[in-house]
Amino acid sequence: TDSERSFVMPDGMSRQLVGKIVQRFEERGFKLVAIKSLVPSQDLAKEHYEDLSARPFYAGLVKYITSGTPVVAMVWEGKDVIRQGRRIVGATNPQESDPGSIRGQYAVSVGRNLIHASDSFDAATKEIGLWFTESELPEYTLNLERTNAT
Ligand code: DAT
Ligand code: MG
Repeated sequence: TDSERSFVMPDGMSRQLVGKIVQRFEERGFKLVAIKSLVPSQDLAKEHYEDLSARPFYAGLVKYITSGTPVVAMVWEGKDVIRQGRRIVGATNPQESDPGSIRGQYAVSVGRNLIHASDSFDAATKEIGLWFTESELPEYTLNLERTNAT
């Protein structure tokens, strides 16, 4: 199939929106492959946001996600999940995000836009490998995948 995986990370449990975020992806029909909460180390946060290391907000971003509030690391699987995940999450700046998106509904500030989602296949591959071990990433089939058309 053309199924793929994306790394999605609500950036803090302080907003108490984890359930609603999980629900959006579940209701769309995506499969939750893995989920865990953790306070990322400096090294993990820096590596995750490595592409942005030259940007002026990089240090603040790393400081924010390592500040002590756990993030929720998730891997979602399904058809076109990388691109669809970006649509569900919404534009980077919540002031430009569609009101139906997660950021458009729950965020107003770019520096506190709630959630990360992989922006490409290469990014997803890197990020999933960074945050999860192989044994945390099971292959399994949902009943709906056995019966639904692709
Ligand atoms: P996205 O998260 O939509 O992929 P990105 O990868 O360009 O956006 O940036 C990663 C995060 O960095 C983003 O979710 C929030 C923060 N960020 C981006 N642009 C910013 C800015 N201009 N000021 C402050 N934080 C910013
Ligand atoms: Mg990004």
